[in-house]
Amino acid sequence: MAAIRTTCAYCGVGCGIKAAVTGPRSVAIKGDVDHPANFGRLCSKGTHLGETVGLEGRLLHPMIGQQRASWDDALDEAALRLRQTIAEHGPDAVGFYVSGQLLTEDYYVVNKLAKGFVGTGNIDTNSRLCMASAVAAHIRAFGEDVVPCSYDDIDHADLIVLVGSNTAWCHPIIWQRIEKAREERGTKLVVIDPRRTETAEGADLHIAVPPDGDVALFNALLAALHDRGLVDGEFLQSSCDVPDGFWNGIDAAQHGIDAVDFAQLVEMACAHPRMLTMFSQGANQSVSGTDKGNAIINLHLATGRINAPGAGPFSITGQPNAMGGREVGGLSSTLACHLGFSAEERADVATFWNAPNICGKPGLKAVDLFRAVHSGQIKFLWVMATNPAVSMPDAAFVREALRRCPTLVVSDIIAGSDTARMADIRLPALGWGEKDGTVTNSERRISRQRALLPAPGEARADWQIVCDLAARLGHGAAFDFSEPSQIFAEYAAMTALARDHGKVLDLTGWADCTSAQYQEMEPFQWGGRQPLAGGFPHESGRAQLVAVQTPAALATSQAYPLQLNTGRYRDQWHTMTRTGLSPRLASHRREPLLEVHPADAGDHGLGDGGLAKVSTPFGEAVYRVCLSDGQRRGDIYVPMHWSRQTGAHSGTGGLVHPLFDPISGQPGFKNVAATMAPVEPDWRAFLLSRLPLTADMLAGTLYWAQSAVDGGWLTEIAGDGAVALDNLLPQGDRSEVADRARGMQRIIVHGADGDLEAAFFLTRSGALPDRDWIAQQFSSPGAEMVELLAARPSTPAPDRGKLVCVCHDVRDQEIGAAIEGGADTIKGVGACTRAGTNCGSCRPIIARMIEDARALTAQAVK
Ligand SMILES: Nc1nc2c(c(=O)[nH]1)N[C@H]1C(S)=C(S)[C@@H](COP(=O)(O)OP(=O)(O)OC[C@H]3O[C@@H](n4cnc5c(=O)[nH]c(N)nc54)[C@H](O)[C@@H]3O)O[C@H]1N2
Ligand SMILES: Nc1nc2c(c(=O)[nH]1)N[C@H]1C(S)=C(S)[C@@H](COP(=O)(O)OP(=O)(O)OC[C@H]3O[C@@H](n4cnc5c(=O)[nH]c(N)nc54)[C@H](O)[C@@H]3O)O[C@H]1N2
Ligand code: SF4
Ligand SMILES: [Mo]
Repeated sequence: MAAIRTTCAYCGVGCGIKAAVTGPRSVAIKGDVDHPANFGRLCSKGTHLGETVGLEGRLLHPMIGQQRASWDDALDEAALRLRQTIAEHGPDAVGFYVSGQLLTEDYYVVNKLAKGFVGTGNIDTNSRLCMASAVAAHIRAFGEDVVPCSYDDIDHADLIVLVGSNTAWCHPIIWQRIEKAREERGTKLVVIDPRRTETAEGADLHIAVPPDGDVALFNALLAALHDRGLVDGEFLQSSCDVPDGFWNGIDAAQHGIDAVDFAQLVEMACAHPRMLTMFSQGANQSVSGTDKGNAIINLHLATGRINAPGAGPFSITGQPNAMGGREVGGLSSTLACHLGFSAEERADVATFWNAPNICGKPGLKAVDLFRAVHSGQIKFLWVMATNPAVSMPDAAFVREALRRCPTLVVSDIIAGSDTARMADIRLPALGWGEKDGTVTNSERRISRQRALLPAPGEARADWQIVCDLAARLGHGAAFDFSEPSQIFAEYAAMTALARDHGKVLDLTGWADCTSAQYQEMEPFQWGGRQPLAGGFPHESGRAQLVAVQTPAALATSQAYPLQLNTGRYRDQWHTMTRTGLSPRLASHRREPLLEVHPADAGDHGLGDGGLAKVSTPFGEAVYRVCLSDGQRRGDIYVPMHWSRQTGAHSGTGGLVHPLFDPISGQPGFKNVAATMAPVEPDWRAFLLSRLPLTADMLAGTLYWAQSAVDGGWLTEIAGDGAVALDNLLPQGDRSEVADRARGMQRIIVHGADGDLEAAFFLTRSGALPDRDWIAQQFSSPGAEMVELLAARPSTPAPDRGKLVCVCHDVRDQEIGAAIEGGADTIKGVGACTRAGTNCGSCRPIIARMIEDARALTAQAVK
């Protein structure tokens, strides 16, 4: 089977994939050695994409309410309601909330529809939660949202500084490139993150910055470089504007971190002019996110560490097409193609589109957009490829807004996401592997995503759905596209406007592309390696240093004394609608953990492995406690991934305040005043079931978290009082053992065909058995009833320990044995066990295991 070249569905690294179709709904995935983003490498999520292309949970037909509808009926209904809303309340009563997981072509048409034809600026995107601060910082500094660096710079830098980026987990292929540079060139690595993440573990310097201490830190670093004469006066003179009083406003003493760490940072920065600062959500997702971006950029401009190989401020993007969305103008704060809302820009865009209703002003940004839905100002909302009921801050408020909205249209690939469940009209979209178009990665490289599989059910491409709706509004001529290449060509032609307004974004070379040329498109980078080397897009042609001040400290209180930080796990993607289907990916972390410093845990009465409730003024959620000395005192960390579909009481979005950066509108997801308390349930249990449980079945429990295993699902549950067994267990023959005195109960359910349907283990006081063996019984049946009830085989196999390397399924016992056998480097362990030889995300843990073993030996020798 010939392989098709495409691009990964997940992060903004934008790795090339070679995929071969191996069955009706199965594909074999390999890295594309010719793709300049990854040269053949893939991380665990990319590697396991094949496990997520099945049809489980898919939305396959349009739905009006709970009724299946034809496309004509669903689109007619949506168009009718849209027209009525505009007629009665005007275009600003309409809102669109879209996503960096759309393709550029989808994004382009929906932006065109909203801003040119409906006539509202109220189209915002989940990139507001993700990249908006970096966008605003670029615009302030450079005059345009341009990332001035390329992945190549990683290979040329002498010092890489990661700010608020857990690169080893979230951008693993960038991480591999960093590791390689360290190995081959001795590149130094500094990680600035309040937590000691796996990214920080092996760094030359980890700075456990206080939450939101980055502006102070970068100002102080710049002041220190200034004091040492490292400011590039010539570059400032020729190319930058510096605000009056700028140098007086920064102070090398006000860094807010450990003095020894700061001195070391200054030394490293002085010694290595080829310095690359890569930043992501620890910088962007903050009430001072734009200032953080500018503090970083200021340092690079003032020292002339930009526009040269290995030097620059490099914002790394989150979603596969966050960048494409920014280019076409999908944020409410841009009009289209990097253009703003001046009379001239609006006129140019209106003429280009032949648009009857060009919008007059920027629209509402995400948090305000949902406030307007809540207050009734927006009456028609179309959500595409995002799950705001989970991922927005103050998610309970957002859910209420969605519930109140007179018309909620949701285009998704999944039928039952938290958001889709609330929709009046659900439209089935094509997903990764089915859709066809382009994405742009962190280094401005445009690559094709190509279809591998036929459309399932009645699903249609997002761009197609938008065009079908636009036609029903009477705009057929402007949306008369029959394939994505035509949309791309129109968008490329439109970038002539950006070029004529002095912008760097210029794809006009593709304006006349044919369908065939589009099919054959090779990955290419707009702007080139150093897009700002020829001058800055500000009208003056100069860059701007921006005076940035340390933000006010987060208002904690006696009731909410802790600082809650939220983020990602290595093997899950956002709200888990796709990665949640993969048993392999689930095995890294099966439950949402509350990471907490042991001393704070002690103060709050929490024990390792127990449960705890985190509360903020906005909501509560329950997590499994995990003690970690990588946490700062007073800071706690939880993952964002679990939703009502995977763990009813662990919705992190519901905890987050809706405070945002005043310039970018990006919410401060990473620093929220919170408190925590132990949860002590009467009973704890786990259930293995062939079919997933729903939130309704688990109503009344205190905690649950569900994850995929081969052939079924594992649900951890805890509760008080009686156990509603009839809700939890499927029909079938039950075999049960119980020991009331010890509060133990075990039930095995077999179906009529004799197949194992479920296994339930409960305890009121003791321990629960190990899950690994029993979880394998769906995929390798044949065990005896006594074994099932014991949750272990009668002749136990040796314990392989905890999973470390998901790619090659290598456990810690095997790695321990290799180390004992003499493998004393990551490479050595890889050679013995294969661990860490694919995506590399587990290499920090392997390094720690080697280190620990070394320390033990040293102790023994003493
Ligand atoms: N596995 C996985 N990979 C992903 C994703 C995913 O869901 N799963 N999502 C993708 C997307 S859309 C995005 S946006 C990226 C996000 O990628 P990252 O930004 O790397 O991920 P996060 O875990 O959100 O946050 C990064 C780090 O910021 C730190 N941080 C918190 N507060 C501060 C602060 O005040 N200062 C500093 N300096 N650091 C702070 C956190 O402790 C955390 O370790 O990942 C992309 N890749
Ligand atoms: N607490 C907390 N919250 C956060 C963050 C955090 O760090 N902490 N990070 C924020 C960030 S950076 C981001 S990017 C957001 C992400 O948050 P979301 O965008 O809400 O998360 P996803 O789970 O990726 O949702 C994507 C949805 O699109 C669907 N989908 C996938 N492919 C397609 C397609 O091709 N077409 C259509 N129509 N639908 C599709 C999926 O099934 C899923 O329902 O979360 C933000 N929220
Ligand atoms: S780093 Fe991983 S998730 Fe990101 S694009 Fe590459 S393979 Fe996909
Ligand atoms: Mo993101």
